Amino acid sequence: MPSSALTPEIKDEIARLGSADIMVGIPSFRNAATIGHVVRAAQAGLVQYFPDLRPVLVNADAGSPDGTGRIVVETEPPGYIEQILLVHPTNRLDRVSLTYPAVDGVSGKGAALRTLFEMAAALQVEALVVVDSDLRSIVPEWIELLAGPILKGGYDFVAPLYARHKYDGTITNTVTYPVTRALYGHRIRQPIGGDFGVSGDLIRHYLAQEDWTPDVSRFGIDIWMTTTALTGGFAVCQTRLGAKIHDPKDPGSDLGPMFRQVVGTLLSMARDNAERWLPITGSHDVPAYGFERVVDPAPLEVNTLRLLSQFHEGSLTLADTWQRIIAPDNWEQVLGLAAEAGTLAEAAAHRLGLGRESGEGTAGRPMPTTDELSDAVAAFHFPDDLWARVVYDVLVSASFGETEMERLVAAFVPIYFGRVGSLVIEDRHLSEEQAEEHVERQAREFELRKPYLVERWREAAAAARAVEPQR
Ligand SMILES: Nc1nc2c(ncn2[C@@H]2O[C@H](COP(=O)(O)OP(=O)(O)OP(=O)(O)O)[C@@H](O)[C@H]2O)c(=O)[nH]1
Ligand SMILES: [Mg+2]
Repeated sequence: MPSSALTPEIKDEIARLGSADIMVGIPSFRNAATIGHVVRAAQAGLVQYFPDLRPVLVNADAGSPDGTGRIVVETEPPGYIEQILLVHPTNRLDRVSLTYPAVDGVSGKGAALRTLFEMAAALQVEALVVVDSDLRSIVPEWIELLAGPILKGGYDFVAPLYARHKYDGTITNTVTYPVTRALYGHRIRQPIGGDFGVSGDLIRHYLAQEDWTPDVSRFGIDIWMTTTALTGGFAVCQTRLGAKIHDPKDPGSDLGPMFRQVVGTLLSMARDNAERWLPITGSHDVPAYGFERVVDPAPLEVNTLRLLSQFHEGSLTLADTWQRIIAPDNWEQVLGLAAEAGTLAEAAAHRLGLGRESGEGTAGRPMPTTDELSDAVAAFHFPDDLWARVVYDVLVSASFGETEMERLVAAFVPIYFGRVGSLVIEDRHLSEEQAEEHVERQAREFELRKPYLVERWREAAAAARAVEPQR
């Protein structure tokens, strides 16, 4: 990990705090509207479930101009916790908000977490709980659910399990879950959930790593934490948190940069850890902690027409790049699908009276719903097995190809949009449970196709070795 660049302010804070047993860390960037709730829930959780431990709550903020940090420190009236819980806390809770430094000039969620890791290590905490600052559904019990497996069960890494709407978590469903499972053999359903529990040992391991990249300083951090725990052989489990309700995002408009950072990190870690994943076949369950819950996650609208259009538009400028990163057969099939996506989306937009961008409803009419849009392009289907092979092609190209990582993941985004569009269309009449079965089916497809990956990987590695000595 890049050498410590803790600011004097943070060093002073560490000296003042001295040490702690349990820490809740909250990264934030302009979350004034939601962070107060997260802080209150975390504080109540610390008091209710860990009354004998010395707690600290740290917010690592990006210097948000909206007063996020002030809300963390001032969020509740004195005596609030005693009143709602009818307990008197034994240990004083220190609540701190600080501005974290950039890592090698890069600021982002990962840079915020790096400061949290360094503070947790310096304070010698036994457990660090990290939660997002835009959560609406967090309750005090989450602190127990995330720290309990570490403090009581001897686990080092606790990944979240949520009930998410079938259209939510698309990067997770299409890439990080199936790839993490097929490569490393652990069925961690939410490898980039954002809410984690980490042991003191694992924090020290994180700080000793040398593979920190600019993407890890941004949204690559979540997959980096999960993968590093797995490759380091740490004891991992999951915990049942119920629903994840947070500031929602439409996969077609908000998730491009996040996809590039997450997938870029996943691919470079796959490159660096090949010796670990090459021999692994199949996968196994990862224990889940906490009582199961029955929840109906809030529905999410997705513009499937725009996803298909973006897939098609990508093919117009990126066909050559795709050819360099995808095996010939698969490439041809992808191009065929992109053309079909374009035709279907255009005809549907025309029928529904939408503009070329398929963005806003036109002529004063409201935007059609996800189902109406999906019905209009119902013929579109991006098969599971093709998706698995394309992801594996990209993985091999990321390790041995000529296309640099940034260009490669950027070129991959429109194909991902095509795949997400297809899933939303195919799943539109499915219950949450049936959609979950589809995600499982796709993950099994990735496992089934792993020999394809291993074979292509070994060929590419041999070819690379053959040219190497002549350089
Ligand atoms: N410190 C810091 N925190 C950030 C930054 N960007 C995002 N975060 C925090 O990281 C957490 C997750 O960010 P979100 O934008 O909600 O992303 P997400 O929920 O993982 O994404 P989806 O599940 O795909 O919606 C939130 O607590 C954000 O406040 C940043 O630049 N700096
Ligand atoms: Mg969020």
